[in-house]
Amino acid sequence: MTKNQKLLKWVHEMAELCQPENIHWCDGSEEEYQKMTQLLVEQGTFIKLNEKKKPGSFYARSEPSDVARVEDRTYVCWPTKEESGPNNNWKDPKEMKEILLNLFRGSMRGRTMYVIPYSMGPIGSEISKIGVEITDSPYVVVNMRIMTRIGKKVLEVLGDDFFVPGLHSVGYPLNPGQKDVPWPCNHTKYIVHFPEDKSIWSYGSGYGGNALLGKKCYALRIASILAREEGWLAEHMLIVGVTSPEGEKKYIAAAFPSASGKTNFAMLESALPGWKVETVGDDIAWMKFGSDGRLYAINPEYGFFGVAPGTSLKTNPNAILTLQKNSIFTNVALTEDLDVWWEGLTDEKPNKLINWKGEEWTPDKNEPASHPNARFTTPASQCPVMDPDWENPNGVPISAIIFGGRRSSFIPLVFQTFDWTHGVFTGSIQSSETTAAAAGEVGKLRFDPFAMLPFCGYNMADYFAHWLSFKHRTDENNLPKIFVVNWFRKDENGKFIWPGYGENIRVVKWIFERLNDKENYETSPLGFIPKFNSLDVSGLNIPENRLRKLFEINKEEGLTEYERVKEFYNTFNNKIPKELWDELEKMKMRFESM
Ligand code: O2Y
Ligand code: MN
Repeated sequence: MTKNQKLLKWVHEMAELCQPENIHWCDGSEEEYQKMTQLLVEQGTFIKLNEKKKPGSFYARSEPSDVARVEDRTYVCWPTKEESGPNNNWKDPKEMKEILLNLFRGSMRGRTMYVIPYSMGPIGSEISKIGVEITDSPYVVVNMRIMTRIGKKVLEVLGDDFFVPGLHSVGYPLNPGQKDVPWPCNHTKYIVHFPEDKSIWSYGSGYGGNALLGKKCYALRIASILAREEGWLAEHMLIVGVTSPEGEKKYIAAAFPSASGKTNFAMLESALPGWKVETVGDDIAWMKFGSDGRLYAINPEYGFFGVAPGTSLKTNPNAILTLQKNSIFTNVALTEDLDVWWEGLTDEKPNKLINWKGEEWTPDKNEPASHPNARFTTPASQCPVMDPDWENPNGVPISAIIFGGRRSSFIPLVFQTFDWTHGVFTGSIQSSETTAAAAGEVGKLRFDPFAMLPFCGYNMADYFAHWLSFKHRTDENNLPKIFVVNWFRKDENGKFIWPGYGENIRVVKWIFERLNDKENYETSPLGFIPKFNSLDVSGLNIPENRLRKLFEINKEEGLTEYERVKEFYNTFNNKIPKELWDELEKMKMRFESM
C-alpha cells in the first residue's frame, strides 16, 4: 500500500462520508481485472462477448438517460465567477462543497469503494502526473484500467508527492437486501472541479467523461489549470507522427471538437502512396518545453474511448483492428451471436439485433440500433499503427498544430495562419457545429476555442493570454506553425465536398510541405491557402469547380464572422487580450479590402 499521509487521510475521510460496505485498493493486476469483469457479468452490467469473435471483451448498456457528458451539470468552482469565466458553470466553492457533502453522505452504502491510483502519462515520466479516483463503480475501474496506467506501480512512484483526488459515486446506495440494477446512476448529476485544492467530485453518472475522471476532468480541466501555473499546455488534441515518402518525420498535434473525427485522423491510413501516419494519441496532448526550446507532447492516456457509430474498415481500419479483443463496448447493438454492431460498421444491416436499449431491433425500425455516442474502450497498445515513441517519457517534438471544426461553409479546407499571434487568434475563434458527444442540441454552430470550450478549467480569456505568452517563452521559430482545417464543407445540396478520412493525407502533405517552406501558398484574408494545383488531388476526380468551392472565401461571410466574434469576445467582460482584438480588426480590414 502507500505511506502517503494525504492519500490515506483522504481515503479515510471519504469512506466516513460515503459509508461503503468495503474498501478495495486497486492493484491493477490481470487477476483483479478478471475478478471485476466477472463481478460485472454477475451483476448484469456486462455481457461477455463471443470469445471467438471478440476475445476478452464485454458489452454494457447504460441507463438511457446516462449516455454522454453533461456539460450543463459540469462546474469549475474558483473563488470568483470571473476566474471560472463565461465558459464554465460556477457556484461559490463553499456552497458547492455543502451540496456535494449532502449528496455524497451515505452514497456508497451497500457498495464497495474502489481506490484507483492512476498515472496520466508513462509512469515516472517528468511530464506525467498522478491522480487517485475513488469510485463505487466497478465499470469505472475496468474502464480506467484500459484508459490509464493504474495500480500498485503508480503508488510506488507517487511516494509522498502530489496527486489529484477525484471522488466519484453513481449516487445509488443499496439498502440491506436491495437488488442492484445493471446501470446504477442518479438523475441528479454534478461534475465539479475545485481549482483551489485541485480536486474533482463527480456524482450521479457512470458514463464516460463524467465518471472516468482521468480523462476530461483531470487531463484537461485540472491539467489546464496546472499548465497555466507551471508554463505548459494541456490540450484537447490528437498527436500523430507523419513520415514522407523520403523518410522525413514530423509530429503534428490537432485540436478538433468532440466527436469530429479525431480518432480517425489519429489512425489515418494514407491514401497517398509512401506517406505514413502513426498514432501517439487520439484525444489529449500535454505539451512542455524541451531543453532545445521546442514543444514536446505526450499522450497522457493509455487507451481509446472512441465513438463507435461510423467507425468501419473503410473509415478507420486501424481502430477496427485495435478493438478486436480486450475491449469494452457501451451502448452499441448486440448481435445474435454475441458480437457487437453499430451504424456504419457494415454496409448491410444485420437482420436482427438487440439495440442499445435492450430491445429487439430489425432494419425496418426507424431508429438507430446503437446510440450516437456509443463507445468502445480499447487499449492503445493494440493499435497496429502506434508510433514507436508513443510512450517516450520525453514526449515527441511538435512541428505543427492544427485547429479543425465542423463548418458547412466559410472555413476553407486548409489554411496556415500568418504567425503565432494570428494562430492563437484563430484558435480563439474556432467554431463548430455541435455533435452527440455532449447532451444537448446537435448541429448548432457554437464557438469552441481550441476545441476546449467544455474543458478549459479557467476563464478562457486568461487561457488565450496563456497561449499568447508562449511567443515570449522561446524563440518564435521553435514554436509549432499553426494551421486550420475543415473537412466538413458542404455544397449547395448539403453534401460534403471533401471525401475525408484517408484522403485527408493530401492536406497533411500540403502542411508538411509548408513546414519545409515550400512556396505552395497564396495569401487570403484568413491566412495562407494552397496555391491552385498545389494540393495533391491526383486520382481523386474532384471537378475543378468543386475544388475551388473548398477554398471559396466570401467577403459577406467574413464580415458576419467579424460581428459574431466581436459579440463572443464581449462576453468576457473586457478580459480578452488586446492583441486578439487587434487581430480581429486586422481580419476585418482584410475582408473589407477584398
Ligand atoms: O464522455 C463521453 O460520453 C464521451 S466524450 C469524449 C470521449 C472520448 C474523447 N473525447 C470526448 C469528448 O467529448 O471530447
Ligand atoms: Mn475529446
